[in-house]
Amino acid sequence: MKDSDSNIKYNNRPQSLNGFEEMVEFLPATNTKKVEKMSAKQKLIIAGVVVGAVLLSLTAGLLVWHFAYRNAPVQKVYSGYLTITNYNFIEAYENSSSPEFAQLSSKVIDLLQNAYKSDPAIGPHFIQCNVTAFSEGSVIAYYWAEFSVPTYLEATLDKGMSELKVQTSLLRKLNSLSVNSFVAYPIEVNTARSFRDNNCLYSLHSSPGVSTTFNTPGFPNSPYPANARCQWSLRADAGHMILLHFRTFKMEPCKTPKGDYVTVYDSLTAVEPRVMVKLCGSYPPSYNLTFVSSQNVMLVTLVTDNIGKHPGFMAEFTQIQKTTLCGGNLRDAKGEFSTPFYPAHYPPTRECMWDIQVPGDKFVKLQFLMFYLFEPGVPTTTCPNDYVEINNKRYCGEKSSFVVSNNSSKIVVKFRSDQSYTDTGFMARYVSYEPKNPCPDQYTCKSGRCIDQEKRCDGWNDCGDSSDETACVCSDIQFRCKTSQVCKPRFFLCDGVNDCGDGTDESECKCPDKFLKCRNGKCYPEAQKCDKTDNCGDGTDESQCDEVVVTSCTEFTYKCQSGQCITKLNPLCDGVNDCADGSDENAATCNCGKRPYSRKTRIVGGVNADEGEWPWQVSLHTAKDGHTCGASLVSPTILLSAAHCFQDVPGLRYSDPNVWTAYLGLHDQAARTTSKDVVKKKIKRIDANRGFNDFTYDNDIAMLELESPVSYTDLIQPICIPEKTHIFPVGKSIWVTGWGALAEGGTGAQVLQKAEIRVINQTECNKLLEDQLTVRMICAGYVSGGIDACQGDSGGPLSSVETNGKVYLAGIVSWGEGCARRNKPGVYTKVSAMRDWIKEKTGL
Ligand code: 4AZ
Repeated sequence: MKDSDSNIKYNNRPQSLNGFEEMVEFLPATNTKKVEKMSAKQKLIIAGVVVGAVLLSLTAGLLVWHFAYRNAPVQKVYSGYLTITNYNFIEAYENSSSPEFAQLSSKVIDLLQNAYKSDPAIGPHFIQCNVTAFSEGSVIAYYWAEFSVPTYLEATLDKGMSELKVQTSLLRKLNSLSVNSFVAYPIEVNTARSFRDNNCLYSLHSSPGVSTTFNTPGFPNSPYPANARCQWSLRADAGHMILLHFRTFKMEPCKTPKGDYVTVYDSLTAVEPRVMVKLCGSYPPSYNLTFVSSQNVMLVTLVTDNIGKHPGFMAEFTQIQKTTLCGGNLRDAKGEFSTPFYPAHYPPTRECMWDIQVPGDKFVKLQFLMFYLFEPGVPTTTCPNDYVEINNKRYCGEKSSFVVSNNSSKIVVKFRSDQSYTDTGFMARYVSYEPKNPCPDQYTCKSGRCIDQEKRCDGWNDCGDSSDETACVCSDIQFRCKTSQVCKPRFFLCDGVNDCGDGTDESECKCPDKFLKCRNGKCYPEAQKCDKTDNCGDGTDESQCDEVVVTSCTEFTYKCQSGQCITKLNPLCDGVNDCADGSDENAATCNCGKRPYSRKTRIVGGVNADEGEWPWQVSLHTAKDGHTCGASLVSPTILLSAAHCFQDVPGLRYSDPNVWTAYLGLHDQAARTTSKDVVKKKIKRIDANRGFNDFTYDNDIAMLELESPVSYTDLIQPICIPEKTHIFPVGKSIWVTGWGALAEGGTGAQVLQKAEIRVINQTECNKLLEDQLTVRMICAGYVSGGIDACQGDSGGPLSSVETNGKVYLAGIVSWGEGCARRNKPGVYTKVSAMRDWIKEKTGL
């Protein structure tokens, strides 16, 4: 037993495992051969198990993927239309419950089913289809078709549907319908579902000579619903087209990619290639939101997201006689022509040609005054869709006024619109001219445009092609750009804007490497930026830091209500709580500078402001002179204006509040008494700054108190008053508005005007204006030439849109040497410099 005992001294395993001894026996390390042999076997088995497991999970994965994803059925809905050429449209087809409708639609369904079933890429997935409407042309049938397709075959189905027309020649014969086109596009399933639910579906037919109105659900008393899918099918009598006009359009501000959208189709079915326009945001009533169809149908859809909080739209449509006539032979010495229905959007699928020939041996040139042929995402170099073609050159996109000529008495203008996306179009003028003297008493630009002689070499691109600014000798108030050799006004130097294009005007003003520039012109080492020490002496180096630092109060720091001062630049109402007490974001103070109507950049009609674009603009009238000065609304009862408007003159006591009437929410002076949007208020108190100097125009500010508070509306809103330390940097683009004179010594404007100008370097401006500026004045000039603030604009706002989207009152129109004179920028009361006075007089 002892021996046997000794035998088992290497084997301490349970007996039951003896059968596996070979495999598991502990061996002396020196027996390497045996180790290798055993390990190979072991590895093989482990590998086998692993591979098996992997294969198993792979198969399982594949099956899961196949059944759960790849093979998972997707519901697909296509919306489409087809043209039936051997039927004529009859009125009964308009009524979906008429026997004629039922008869023809069953033929169409039959044809579609046959077409789908005979195509192996489509047939197996087909579920159902239905006809929704018919329209003229000969007969257009609109339908939808539903499919259920495994994910991996979705693309094949899309392809099959888009190529369907190729395989249907046989079916056309079987079925008594002659069909010449199949068009079908996938649509969002949710949209399809609710369109089929008949939930928010409307069919409207216009009555001759009457306009039919429709609106979003709840308008104007409640906001349109969230997650809405609504559609309005609009029809006109045979032989007519539809003219659709949105009278009110107030939707959610545009968001991409989703958000609330209204789409107008030149069709009765919602397919992308027939989209005329996609609309979102708000449009002021003055904006011409008018569209014309190519046939007697139109479709308007509303798709909203999960937050529906806006009023919606109110639209009207009328029918107009169908005409495809446009263009013609123009034989006068001068005239005007435009795209069909201008300024409404031109209709889709149009071709027009104007053959122009001027009499005698004169030449002809064209001036496009308005040009809007814009389509999102379409290159304006090749203009493949909608275009104007002259002398084999295509024009499209959005262009400011331009001239085309070809040194001849004849010119041919072609216009073409395709079947989707239309725009406002163009308005052009043609004139004849003496070949030898194209611009009598004027300068002839390379393009053929005529400009006043004094505009030559003045640093402004008046020709549009810069031909008036080449080969010039720069005057002493100008400098020369290096690359273009163009002379520009010296006040463009060092204003932070690259006016030359090659940086010439900004290169001399930079600080040396590793140094930054303070607003006061000094240079400071980069390392000192945001080091919590005011190295510049004007706070610049501490004003744009991530960390807002509480610091000792200086004239460059912002003072919170608590008395603490912070370093941040322009912290008031910027949407960030910078003061510990939150006073920089006080809700009452920050309820200003908002424009309920999102700004639309294009305005048909020159520099007219858009309605609601400047809702703080006020027109001050006297009984004797009518509109006399502008003002800005800053609270429900307070206006700010210029002191010089309220100085007594012999015969009129302008300082007497009873002399004045304020018009708020005004756009067009002619509609002053008729517009329901305009609020008329008497003035209770006028407080002109005592420091106003009627010789220097220093301290040119006044506050006016309204007899009673005005209610804010979409067209009446207060502008934000900037803090004492608010900086409007040199070169910044700002806006001046008013009903003042359109030219020096000229008459006032009827419609509110706007002009984009730039803040000008105080030192350079002072040089141009012979040292007449004080620290309470700010200089701003018009960059593209022409209009400036003028008589009658006085007291009105200089509005600055800040990065937080709010608008601040940077200045008050005060004075200038004449109006629109070159190198004589306008001067404005610097509102930030009058902050303490405003607080003292108004409590704001
Ligand atoms: C004025 O007479 C006036 N160009 C206002 C502004 C300017 C000129 C004149 C600035 O009220």
